[in-house]
Amino acid sequence: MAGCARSSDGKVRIGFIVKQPEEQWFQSEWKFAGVAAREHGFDLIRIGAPDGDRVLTAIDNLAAKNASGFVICAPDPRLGTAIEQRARVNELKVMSVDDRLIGPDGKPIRSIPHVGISGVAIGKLAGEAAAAEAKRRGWPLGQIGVLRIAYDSLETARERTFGARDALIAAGLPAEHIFDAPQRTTDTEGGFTAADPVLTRNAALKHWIIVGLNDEAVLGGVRAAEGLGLGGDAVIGVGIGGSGTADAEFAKTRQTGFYASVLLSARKHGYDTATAMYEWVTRGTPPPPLVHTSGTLMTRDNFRAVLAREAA
Ligand code: FCA
Repeated sequence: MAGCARSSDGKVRIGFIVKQPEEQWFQSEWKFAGVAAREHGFDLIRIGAPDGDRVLTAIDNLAAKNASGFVICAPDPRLGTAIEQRARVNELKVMSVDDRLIGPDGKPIRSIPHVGISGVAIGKLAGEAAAAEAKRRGWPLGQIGVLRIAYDSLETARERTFGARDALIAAGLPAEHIFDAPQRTTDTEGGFTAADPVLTRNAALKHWIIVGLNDEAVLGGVRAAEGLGLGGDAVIGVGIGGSGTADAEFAKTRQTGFYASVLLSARKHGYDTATAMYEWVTRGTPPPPLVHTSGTLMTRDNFRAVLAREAA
């Protein structure tokens, strides 16, 4: 078994395929997967695959390079069946990270081990933080708009943003002031384009809470609000992620509408998944079927300390 898992130079090769290689989060995942590769002495093959064709080509290329398995965050969870089949044909082991793959019935493919975030709990944390800050600022509850930047085709995105929505309603925000802004892409531009018309249509509301699936979506909303004259004192944006995008915003001299972010563990999603795949291909020990990771709230006031603790 161990013999088949190695390439001609004797080194194990493991792929790490991500849907959006330019996003900070995925750069961080790759970085930590690279740490695992150095520690355990395997080759890590990083591949960016923003669409289905590129995912399938990437899997074939991994097989051609004698890889033994791969970790994937796919651009569309509905590619699940195709990914599983292509991995099987090529005798590659597969596990998913961040976005859980779904089968033809719309349900998660349980045979593919997965590491994801606790979406509902993390969304709830974001919603509670926003509500607490609105209270601290003395905003009248009835005059606050909530912008839910939505990417509802992705389960983890639904969990996160509905978790935030429920926490805001529980804190007393009127449900009729929660506005959905569906985004086409999960980057800052996608968030901006989604937010702009919704904010414009509801110009009567002068206080806004902005939530979304990641920092980029929320930052897009914050930038759209700025364009309409709603600055740091009128907006409370709470993102999710915390790697790079959020700290750049917190480091600015003046507070912007990007108030907080829930820091996720890129180490657990990168290092732990790559290590689990390595142990699976070398020892035959499969990863646990499902792992959920937690998050830590950070703001402009404490982000340096929180990040230092995470890096330690
Ligand atoms: C999804 C999002 C990413 C990141 C990751 C943990 O894949 O698109 O931005 O939040 O989950």
